Amino acid sequence: MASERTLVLVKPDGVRRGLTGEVLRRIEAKGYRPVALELREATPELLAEHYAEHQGKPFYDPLVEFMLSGPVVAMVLEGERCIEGFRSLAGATDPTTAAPGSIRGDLGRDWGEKVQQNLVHGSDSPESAAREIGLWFPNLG
Ligand code: D4T
Repeated sequence: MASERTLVLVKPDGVRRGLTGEVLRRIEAKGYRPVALELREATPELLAEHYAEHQGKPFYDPLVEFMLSGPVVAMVLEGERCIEGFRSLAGATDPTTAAPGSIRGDLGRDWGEKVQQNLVHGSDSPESAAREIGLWFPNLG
């Protein structure tokens, strides 16, 4: 299996709670290597493309509002099977039921908001990874 790349976001809740270092610690302890990393503000245009598959769903507007509520840390990771591997590190979408040991399972919970504040995003397939890396890091070779 060749080395691959994935896009990871520490979402605004993770940055706000000071968990960027803890997320990075887990990524590096697992053995994935960041090849690009930036603290930045998302924009409505970028999020519309990033979350194109969710447009029209009931949680779409609160999701975009949440993702604009503060800076995110965007990064590209490299490693063997890191797309699947980071999804495993992150745990299930719902932080209340995400398995203990995962980022969401250990650090996330339900806050009674309209949208899951689940700390991190990771690309879910090679096609998504290529698309999302192109959106967030258009200059990455
Ligand atoms: P991301 O994309 O953020 O890594 O999360 P997942 O891959 O685990 O989940 P997703 O794409 O299905 O959802 C994107 C984003 O929307 C929020 N969400 C999702 C929500 O608030 N309610 C829902 O019912 C779903 C499906 C959480 C993550």
